Amino acid sequence: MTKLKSAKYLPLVFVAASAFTSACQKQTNTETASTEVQSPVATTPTTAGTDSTAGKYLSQPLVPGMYTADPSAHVFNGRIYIYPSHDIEAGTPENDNGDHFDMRDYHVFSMDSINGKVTDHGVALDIKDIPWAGRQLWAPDAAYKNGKYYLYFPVKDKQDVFRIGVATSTSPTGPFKPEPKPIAGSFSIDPTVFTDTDGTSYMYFGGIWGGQLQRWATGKYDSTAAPEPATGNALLPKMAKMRADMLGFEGPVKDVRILDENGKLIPATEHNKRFFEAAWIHKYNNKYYFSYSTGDTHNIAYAVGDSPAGPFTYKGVVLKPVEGWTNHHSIVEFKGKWYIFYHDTQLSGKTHLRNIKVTELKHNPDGTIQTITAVKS
Ligand code: FUB
Repeated sequence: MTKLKSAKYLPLVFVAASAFTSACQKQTNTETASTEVQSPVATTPTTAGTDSTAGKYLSQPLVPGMYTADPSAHVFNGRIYIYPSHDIEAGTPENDNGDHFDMRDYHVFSMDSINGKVTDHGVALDIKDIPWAGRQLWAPDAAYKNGKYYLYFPVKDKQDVFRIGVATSTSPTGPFKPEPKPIAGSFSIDPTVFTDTDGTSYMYFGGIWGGQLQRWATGKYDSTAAPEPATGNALLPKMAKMRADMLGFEGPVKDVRILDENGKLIPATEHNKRFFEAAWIHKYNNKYYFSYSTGDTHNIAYAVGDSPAGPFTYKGVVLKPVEGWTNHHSIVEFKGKWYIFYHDTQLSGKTHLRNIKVTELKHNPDGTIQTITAVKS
């Protein structure tokens, strides 16, 4: 893809310079307005697509009738549930802060197999029902514990500061009821919640530039902070242990350290390796895999550690740049195979109108991940 062909929510300086761990419990079926949305998805390269360019892509859109992005996939009760952003053409002009990503609700989708039909379970949460929300519902995640499903979401508050909220439901498809306030101590974007095999849950979060992580570098909000450091170490994603009730943090927010092969923190100048946004974590062969988007270099990279708290050592690229500016994913095991859910802009050709996809992900015998190229250049 062409680098920086579209300014997402990057500051002018950059434009000028470079132009859900599943728990299996009976699912309560309270969803309404479910709709079957599609025919099977191709998970291997094929020319037998729906149009003449389909062969260019490794996979086809899972939801052709709606724009969806940032897919967080989980297996609950033997079924795949996808919690994506719901992209819309809101008419909000594109600017350096990503105001054009002006999403207003979430739908939940599900499928009983990777190649099966996708069901749209309708609106699971609407921004108008979140008392503290201002605008821009960005990438969510979901978790299950205590007989309840939890939807975690970033949204700007009425002061235009990104915070992370939580909403609950007895069904994986919602509707989700939001808590009256954002999670205390939360900030920035892209929450993901990982529950380890011992039952402890952790939230990982953060995103630089339009995601505002840099504004919290001193511990206090500073709207004048540069989008990221030009020298020194790259900004680090954040993590916190979740309380038993899953509605807040237990203990402090900590840095997630991503190290190079020499045990040093990744420098701010290494844009092809440094954390930008879209944190995800999965556990494979007793190792913890922290994966994330490198933002302006458009990769999904990964780093491996021995503890959910890190440190994580950079290992390489999971998913090469896709069509569109953003790259955002989730990694989930289903029936003995691993899959990556991701998005691109195949259906619209527009940065802010994306469509979710899935393809298989393979771990090598040495624990590394086989790099995926999802689009032919
Ligand atoms: O969908 C809005 C934002 O774009 C997400 O929060 C980021 O991860 C990027 O995909």
